[in-house]
Amino acid sequence: MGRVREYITREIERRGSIHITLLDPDKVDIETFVKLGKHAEDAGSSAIMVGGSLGVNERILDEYISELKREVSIPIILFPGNLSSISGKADALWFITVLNSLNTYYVIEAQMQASVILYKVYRNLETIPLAYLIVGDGGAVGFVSNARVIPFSRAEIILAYVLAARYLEYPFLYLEAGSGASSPVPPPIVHKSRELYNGVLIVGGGIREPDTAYEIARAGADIIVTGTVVEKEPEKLRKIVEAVHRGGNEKKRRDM
Ligand code: 1GP
Repeated sequence: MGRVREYITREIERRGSIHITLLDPDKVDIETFVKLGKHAEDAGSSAIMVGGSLGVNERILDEYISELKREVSIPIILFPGNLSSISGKADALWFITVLNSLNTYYVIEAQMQASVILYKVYRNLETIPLAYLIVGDGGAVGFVSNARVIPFSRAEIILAYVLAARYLEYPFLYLEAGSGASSPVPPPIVHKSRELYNGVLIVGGGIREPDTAYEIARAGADIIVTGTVVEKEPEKLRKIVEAVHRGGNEKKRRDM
């Protein structure tokens, strides 16, 4: 197991649930990016994910991440939208397969192409396998990755995919409602997913309020990702992180 994965696992054991901040270099200039990254670390985020669906390439990532690394000590994990979203400056890379994409490119072909680059150029970049399921609103990522986005009203289909991730033994599963989604993944769906899947469960998309973060963590999410809130209402972040830890604590007590 790589260093970042080990750290994440330890943090989840310690806290029950942890928070990760997502920063999109396409949405902010480099100064703001670094400022928000520092703010995320101060607010208690356990790591920073960097990526977005559009407008990011290796040069931009190298530049943004190098600057950020000077200022923060929590791990920086790439959240790639495509093949040009790899940077050797990061600590790790989510190696993503989009479970419900209709286009095999997002299921395995991009990964096949990326693998050769990782092997040849970025041998030291830690990769963390991640099954990614786009649900609810789906956001830009739903369009870009050509996913057959599953509405929350079809919980049984969502849970069938969760079971598939269980039997495929993916160590990490991300329930993604899409950045800026109007409604986040409902806690009952998180709760059921938790019952069916034993790996690390990540939930993100549309989480803007501490109460929502608390409910989702309590329902069983190991990692909660927020992106938009740090850009739009940075003052809320600390409360959200605290809520994740509070919810995680309850989840931990219940599981004991
Ligand atoms: C998107 O789940 C993340 O990949 C974060 O979404 O921007 O809505 O917090 P938000």
